[in-house]
Amino acid sequence: MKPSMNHTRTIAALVSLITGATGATLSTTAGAQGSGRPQVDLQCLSYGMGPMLECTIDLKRRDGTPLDGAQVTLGALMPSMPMAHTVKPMKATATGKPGQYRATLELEMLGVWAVDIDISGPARDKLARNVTVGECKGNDRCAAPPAKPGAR
Ligand SMILES: [Cu+2]
Repeated sequence: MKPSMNHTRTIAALVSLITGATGATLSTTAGAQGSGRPQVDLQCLSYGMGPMLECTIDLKRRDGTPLDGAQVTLGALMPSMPMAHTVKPMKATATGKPGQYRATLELEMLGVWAVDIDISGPARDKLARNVTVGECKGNDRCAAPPAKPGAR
């Protein structure tokens, strides 16, 4: 009886930890509207073993013009298992299209991943977006769409 109650309490603490982290992410995004931080559009594709996750980021200033010359670093973790993975952060490189940057992360499993986006240079921001990385057969490249709220 007692051990199982302790277990329940541990899970509740974990859930509130995860919920708290999500809340922080949301407030960062909301703050981005009002404080001159760049607008961030993230599109990711998964492929191959790993799986690999190729993410393309478009940055715009508040007036809608593309933001060039930023340093963008991407990382990834699994919100459902925050300590379980050590994905190497990658510097994104400019693609040549104005305001566009790209980096490829080597993930360790399928599922919902939080992509951490760290922007510095002419604009600064730190945010995370959750994407669902599904199975992608053969040489296909598959969209990793924004994760549905509560998806794991
Ligand atoms: Cu995992």
